[in-house]
Amino acid sequence: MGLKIYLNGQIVPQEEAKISVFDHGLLYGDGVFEGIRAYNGKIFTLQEHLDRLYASAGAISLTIPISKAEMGEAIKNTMAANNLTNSYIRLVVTRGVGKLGLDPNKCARPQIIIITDTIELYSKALYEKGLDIVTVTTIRNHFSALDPKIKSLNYLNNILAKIESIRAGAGEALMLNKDGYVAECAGDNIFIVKDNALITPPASAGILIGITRNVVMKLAAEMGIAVKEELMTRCDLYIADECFLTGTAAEIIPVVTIDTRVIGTGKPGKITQALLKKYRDLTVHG
Ligand code: PXG
Repeated sequence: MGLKIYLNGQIVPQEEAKISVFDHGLLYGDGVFEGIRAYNGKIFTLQEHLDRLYASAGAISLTIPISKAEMGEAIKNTMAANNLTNSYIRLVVTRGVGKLGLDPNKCARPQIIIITDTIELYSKALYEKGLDIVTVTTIRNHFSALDPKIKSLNYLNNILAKIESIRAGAGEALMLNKDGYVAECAGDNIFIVKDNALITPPASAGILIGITRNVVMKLAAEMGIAVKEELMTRCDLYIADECFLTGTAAEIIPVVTIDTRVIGTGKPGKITQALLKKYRDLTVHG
């Protein structure tokens, strides 16, 4: 059976959830999005995701025509229409239907799409074995060009990186910034463990400020683990004791090789595993 989709205030069957070919989201990648998880009927970090969505929209001068509270309600109604308690929620707000030509003022009104679906995760085996990742030649967008903080529909930077990592047979693409410092992966933030402390690149490295990243930093602090936001080179990663990635879909996934170099013991690290356990407790039990 097909999914029910929220489209501009109505919940319609998947086959009827259609967008115009003149929508600037399609023509120019002009829009913003979010990926959110619901566990056992509860939407995890909903407010944080709504705040980021509206901030991304604000950064591209796009006014979302409904309030955050209304958006929250719309998500819940869409989940209910699909009988979902565990779900991956994809929010999309496009500039709307316009004319050919860049001018966003020619677009009548933003289109709001909410897809609630189940999610295909990395396999359980990968969490036990750990991921192999590679540094790619595609550098992360410079913030003066398109700030990685903005979760925009313009994801080509990340897709080009992903293509390289897939061709290399790796599980994720490590992206550096224009100065050569570690930024993040194509669709995940990165952490290392060094001398029992967590280190992750700061916002100034040019990254999406991941919501999972923020949760992990808070959990670590509660566990008495020191957390530092520092610029890192590839070398810093190579000599790390542990490494893992964070993201709404991936949660916390261990990394065991980077550019074929073995990290730490070559197995998921102790602190990584402890954090993953805490994260799962939090998401599943609230
Ligand atoms: N960095 C980038 C570039 C991302 O796109 C993250 C980090 C992790 O952020 P969160 O807030 O999820 O902890 C992301 C996550 C999708 C999709 O299809 C979403 C992401 C990545 C890939 C696919 O919804 N965003």
